[in-house]
Amino acid sequence: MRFPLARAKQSFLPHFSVLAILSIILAACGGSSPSSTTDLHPGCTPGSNTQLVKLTSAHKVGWSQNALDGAWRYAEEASIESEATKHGFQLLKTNANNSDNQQVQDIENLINDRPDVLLVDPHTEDAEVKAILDARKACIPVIVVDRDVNESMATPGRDFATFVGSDFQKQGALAADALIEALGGPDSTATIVELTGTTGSSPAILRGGGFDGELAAKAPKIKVVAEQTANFDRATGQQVMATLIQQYPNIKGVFAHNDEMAIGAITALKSAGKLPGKDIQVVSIDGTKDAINLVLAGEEYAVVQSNPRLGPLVFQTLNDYIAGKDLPAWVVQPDKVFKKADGSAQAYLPDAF
Ligand code: GYE
Repeated sequence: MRFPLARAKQSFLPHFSVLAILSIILAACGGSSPSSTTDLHPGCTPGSNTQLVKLTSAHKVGWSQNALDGAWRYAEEASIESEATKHGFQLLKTNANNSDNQQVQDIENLINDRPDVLLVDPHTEDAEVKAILDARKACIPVIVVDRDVNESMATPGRDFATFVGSDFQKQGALAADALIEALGGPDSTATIVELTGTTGSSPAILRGGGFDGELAAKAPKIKVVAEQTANFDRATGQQVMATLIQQYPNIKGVFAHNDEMAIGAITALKSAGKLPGKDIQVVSIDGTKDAINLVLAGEEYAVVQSNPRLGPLVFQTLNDYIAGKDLPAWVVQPDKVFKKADGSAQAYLPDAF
């Protein structure tokens, strides 16, 4: 797993004056036709810092969702939809069904629909970057939501307005802390397996990095004997675990990058005659009702939250943007840990999705 660089949390201020003067000169020279994007957004030089797009009257918001394939994504979609309605925006929705090609096409189509703002939840870190840069060139500001893009290819404050989402690296570290505890503490010599999320997606990269780093620092004798993707998917998690438990029958722990894969893995472990929660400790990330019920049943040790209800934070950020406020490079969604032992899983259950 690669260890990501710490995200820059500094604010940014656009170099407004130089670009504003440039666009005035361009306009004076007749450089923009009546239908050009500079006329739609008088403060924007195509290809410039998106912060220069002044949105005094935003109505139409484009929303590029990477998939609608499980409780987490349905909860996120509902949260974005209800906040858009609450704030009086028209939402243009697309669903890329876990396909990078489809999502690039979706974003290009949304750009052609000329929304005032584009919200993008990218399937993977690199594949959607070009389409996001195309939005910048068309003077449409982008807010990246939930999964981040590769910030060495596109920079918040320059190529897109900001990133709104959870601290996936911290989630991975919290998952490691919980699994270390479940396996008996820092001196544990247990072997474990890791079911990773969609390859190339920011939650898979950062959760994996956060987990591995914390394990190496806090319980270096715990050994990850296999790391395999199950695409954040329950059925795939079950299949992958069924094979891994034959190969590694003595493992004592499983870390799954999301609840869906953990639920599938627990089914596979039981079919293989193991007792999850006794023979094998399982930890995952999200906070779905199904996983919390497994925690309460004693079959899963802990669930680290990844709150999908990002709508309030996203639309508050959008309104700040419209008000011309200086945005941070990353608007962080805070998360918790849910366990049976301390009552936190029971207390959270009514809010689980
Ligand atoms: O963990 C998973 C979903 O991007 C944080 O994507 C999200 C992840 C979430 O498929 O369940």
